[in-house]
Amino acid sequence: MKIDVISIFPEYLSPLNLSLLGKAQSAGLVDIQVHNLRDYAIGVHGSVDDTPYGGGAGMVMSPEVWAKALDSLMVEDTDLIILTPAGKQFTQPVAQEFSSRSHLIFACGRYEGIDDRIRQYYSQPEFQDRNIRVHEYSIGDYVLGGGEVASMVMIEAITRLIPGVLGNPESLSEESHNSEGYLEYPNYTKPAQWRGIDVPEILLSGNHAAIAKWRAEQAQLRAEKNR
Ligand code: JF5
Repeated sequence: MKIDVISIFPEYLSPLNLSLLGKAQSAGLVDIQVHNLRDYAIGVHGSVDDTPYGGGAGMVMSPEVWAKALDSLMVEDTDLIILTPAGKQFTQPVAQEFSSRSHLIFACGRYEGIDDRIRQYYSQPEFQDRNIRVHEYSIGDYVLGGGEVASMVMIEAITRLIPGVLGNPESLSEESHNSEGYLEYPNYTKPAQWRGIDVPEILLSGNHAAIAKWRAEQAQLRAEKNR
């Protein structure tokens, strides 16, 4: 999978080279390229934003600057993902879907966001015919300073589902087997008693069927309490 991320703060995305994703990149499973939107700026002042038509607070990111960046990266079979609090909710099934795609571009907006004509332009039939799909996603109902952290959340959730990226694929099949797909039961490790709190006895029983049943119940209780 090829992933391009476009941002005015490319250094903000350096954690993508660490840990699981760093190894996945070294192994050739994922290729992540971060691009500085400033490199595509227009005019002597290198600005990437301007005042909003219709008035109001803040600045809007220029469609001309964004298109210069996107035109250079867009190929056949690309999913363009625009991060915005107004987007569709990013969930585990969405991560599952994107994990089998060949090319993702993450557009990280700042200020009041990207001129909406970017979404409109790359959604047109001639792009659809080239299997270019445009999406707007939100990682949750809060406002961030920019799309950078939201894009890292999506990239981590998506890439760990690519075969070979996770060290232990058993945890993946377990994730997709329990009822909610990914809501977990409570976990315990040694010692069996800690600060006066015991590990539930069933987990020490060796009765695997009973343990599976107990865990399913606990996951259900947790979901009812928290969701
Ligand atoms: C952003 C305008 C983009 O704040 C977010 C966000 C929240 N949930 N998901 C994404 O993105 C940054 C802010 C304002 C455009």
